[in-house]
Amino acid sequence: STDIRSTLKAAIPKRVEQLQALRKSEASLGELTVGATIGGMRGYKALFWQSSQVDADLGVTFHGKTISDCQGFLPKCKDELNDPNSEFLPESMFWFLLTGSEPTQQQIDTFSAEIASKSTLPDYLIKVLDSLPTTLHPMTQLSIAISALNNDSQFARAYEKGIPKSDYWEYTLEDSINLIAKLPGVIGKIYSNTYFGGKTLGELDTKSKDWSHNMATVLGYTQDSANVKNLTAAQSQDFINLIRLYCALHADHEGGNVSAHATHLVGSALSDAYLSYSSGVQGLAGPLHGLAAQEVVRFIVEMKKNVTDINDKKQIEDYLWSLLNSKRVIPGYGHGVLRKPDPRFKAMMQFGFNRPEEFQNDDYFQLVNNLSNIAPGVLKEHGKTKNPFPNVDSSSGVLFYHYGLTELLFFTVIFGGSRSMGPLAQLVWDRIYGLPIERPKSVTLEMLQGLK
Ligand code: NMX
Ligand code: MLT
Repeated sequence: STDIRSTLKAAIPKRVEQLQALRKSEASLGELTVGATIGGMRGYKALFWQSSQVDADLGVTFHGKTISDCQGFLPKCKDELNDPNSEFLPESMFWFLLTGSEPTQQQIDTFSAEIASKSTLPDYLIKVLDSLPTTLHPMTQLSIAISALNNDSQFARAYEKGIPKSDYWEYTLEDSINLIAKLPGVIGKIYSNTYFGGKTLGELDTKSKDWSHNMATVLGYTQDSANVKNLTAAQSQDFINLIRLYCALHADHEGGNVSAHATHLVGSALSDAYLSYSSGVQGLAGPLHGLAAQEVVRFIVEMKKNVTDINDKKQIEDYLWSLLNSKRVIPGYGHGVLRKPDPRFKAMMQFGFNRPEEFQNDDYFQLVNNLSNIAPGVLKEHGKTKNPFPNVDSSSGVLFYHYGLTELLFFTVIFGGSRSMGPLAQLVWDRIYGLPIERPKSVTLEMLQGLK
């Protein structure tokens, strides 16, 4: 069976030829307007992104495949093939995003094992993380850790020695795989330092466990009764599947979201994979982007304190209006591109609906569900938001919360683990295609005023 490198290599000639044929195309992608230029470039088709696409109504597709298609064909963990609750692996998603072809079970078994074998953190990184104040936001710690890993960048080292442009992608791929492999350990270390005084909560298995299994373990979701979360083995297993589903679905959302866009832009300066993705993480740490995951839970917990009955539509509406009237946003609602409920939101909620014994009495989960039927009406009446429906961040936090991951500031770190996959896959292709440095032209107020 071929590995990820040779599968990618085989896909290169055809795609390079196809892109080459377009390089001189003068076909128009639409007009640039003054309004959109000062309005966050909304609607500009100004980025080239290969592996995923977001349709306003249908949501994300990965190489043309919907979420449920991916749930059907992307490989799961080899030890759980007969378990209907076992979710497909984020490493399968990375393979698919990168190569555009469906991996076999055997290919993923080998790739997953390779990732596990590269998961151990270098000593210098542990020292860097141990030196940070525990009051530092976990997202800041994550971006520092990812930047620091550039100490090991094969691309940066080779570039300094001098390598032909045609070889850039191979080093970028190695850096990307190494970076993804280190993320469970980095995430676990940040969690233990910030909330458990540096105590090891679970050990990475560098031989046989998948990426999400390792992430759950270092967060304390071990399957023995001594786990710090006081969960049953079945609940810890649920959490592993939650991480698999969450991370696979958050891996990529076309190129224009802030984390993907920032990674791509910084990467265009030939910054290595570590520097490029750490800037993506900095963007993900903004409350209008990934930090909304933490904001949503804060908001749900607050709302629950303020309403006496979570099924009382009027009380929920009043609460939402009080928020909007105080000029705050409803976290987890709205989107720059989507104009319908986010299918990722639906898939994450389905995780809860599939486990009624866990979630039917979980008031936070039920409140998120009720809210998804009530908030769109309020936001429509409010009249500002172009998309009054729930986005992906609406659902994920309460699922984590249910399984005892209650440190709200930490939620976006898991998003940061996941989002590495799409933008890094794209970065490898940016190098394959030899895309140039990005340098759009800016305009001044006077120039805009002078336009007829
Ligand atoms: N609650 C209240 N007002 C909203 C909301 C909301 N959820 N969403 C948009 N608006 C307002 C927005 O602030 C803007 O107001 P103003 O004209 O006063 O500046 C107006 O509606 C128009 O905004 P849109 O064009 O609908 O949204 P835009 O594309 O600019 O922004 C978001 C998209 C996602 C940043 C925005 O909907 C938002 O702030 N949502 C809440 C935060 C959130 O859930 N972010 C997570 C996004 C997903 N992710 O993971 O990244
Ligand atoms: C994302 O997944 O990045 C968010 O939905 C934001 C976006 O796509 O703009």
